[in-house]
Amino acid sequence: MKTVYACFCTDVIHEGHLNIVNHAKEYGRVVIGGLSDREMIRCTKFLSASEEERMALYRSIEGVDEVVMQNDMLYDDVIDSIRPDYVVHGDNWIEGAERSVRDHVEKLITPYGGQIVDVPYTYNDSIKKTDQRLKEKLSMPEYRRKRLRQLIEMTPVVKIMEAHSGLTGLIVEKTVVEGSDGKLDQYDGMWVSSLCDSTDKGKPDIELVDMTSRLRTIDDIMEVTTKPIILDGDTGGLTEHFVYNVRTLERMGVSAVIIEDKTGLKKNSLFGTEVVQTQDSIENFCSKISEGKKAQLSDDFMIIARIESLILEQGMDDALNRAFAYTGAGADGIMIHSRKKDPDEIFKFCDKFREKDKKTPIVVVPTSFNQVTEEELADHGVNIVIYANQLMRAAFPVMQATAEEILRAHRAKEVDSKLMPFKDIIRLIDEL
Ligand code: SPV
Ligand code: MG
Repeated sequence: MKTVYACFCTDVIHEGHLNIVNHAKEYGRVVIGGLSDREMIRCTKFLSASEEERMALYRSIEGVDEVVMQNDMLYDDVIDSIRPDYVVHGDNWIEGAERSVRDHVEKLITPYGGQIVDVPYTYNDSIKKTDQRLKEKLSMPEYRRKRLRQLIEMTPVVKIMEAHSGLTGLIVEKTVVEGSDGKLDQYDGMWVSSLCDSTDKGKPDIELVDMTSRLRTIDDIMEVTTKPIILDGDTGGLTEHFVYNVRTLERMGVSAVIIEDKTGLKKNSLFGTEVVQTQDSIENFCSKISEGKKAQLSDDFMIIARIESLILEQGMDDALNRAFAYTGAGADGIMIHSRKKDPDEIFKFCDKFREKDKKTPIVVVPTSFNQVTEEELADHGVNIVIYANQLMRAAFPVMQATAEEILRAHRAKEVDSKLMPFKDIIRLIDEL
């Protein structure tokens, strides 16, 4: 009897999957591989069921003879152990980002005579509805909120990109690329930056854009995305206000707020000591953290303490003292910031912090030390990497140059070839 293999990366079974199983049955004994959580997160959307629940679901499908775990998106492990005669997949992987996976599978199975069977991809109204329902579920506050903690547990490093509008949120939600290792990759979530949210409104980053407006931005992003959100909460404001905001953010489904240990008029950290900025006392800031933690209702929400000691040139010892004080006060994570051109002081901080604390998540924002890779940061114990302002900085110069060119030419023809065709931008937007 021949062995037929198909990989499933879903937690809902619809007609399309049943069609794959039915095709597979015609070729022999059907083995279904469930992609591990870790790999699922890299290549598709997050899941609303656990690995065990998914495996049980696949086992219950009529016509499935065996279910195994697939730990590698590129199929190396399963092909090695099962050596299937056929690998069955929807023909949607012939084009687009998944093509690289198909090519890799072909390379693995051809030498021993294995074959790929591309089954016509099923997409109809009922499947569209199922997809939509899953998306709705993932975007609900109770599912979205806890996802950041789940990601920290499941992935070597959580990759967060800034979003300051529904449109930039969609870009973070939908961008998938084929990485250098041939595997698909995507962002894990979004950072709602005070700098970008303020800049988008043409205002300085000095806590002038108030919480009501920041919540509006979050809501715009939430309406069209499912990925978790980390809010840049600036200083957190007055403790009496912060406790209310913690409740509001939790209720909305925000996963974490990062507050920085500054007081008085906050200026953007990238100014460093070029402008007057005052660091809060350890006592005050610890009290803000612990009051925030007391106000919190769910277990999922995270209050992350951001240390500005390196930005304000207060030294490594001060940064470390604060880190341990803040975790002692209940902070669920530490963000350490630097405006140096190289990552040395960040590495040093992380190594020293990890000597004593192996578990508390560390967050970094490599804006000025941008040569550092996610892997290098993870090697020093970093859990979350935030790309804090790149989408805003990418858009601004292009918009300005376009405005100048039209003004010079007194018409829009000259710029048109550089612009995204309107039909493409419309395609980015889902219709209900
Ligand atoms: C932001 O994105 O607003 C931040 C990070 O706070 S930074 O601009 O580097 O201070
Ligand atoms: Mg900020």
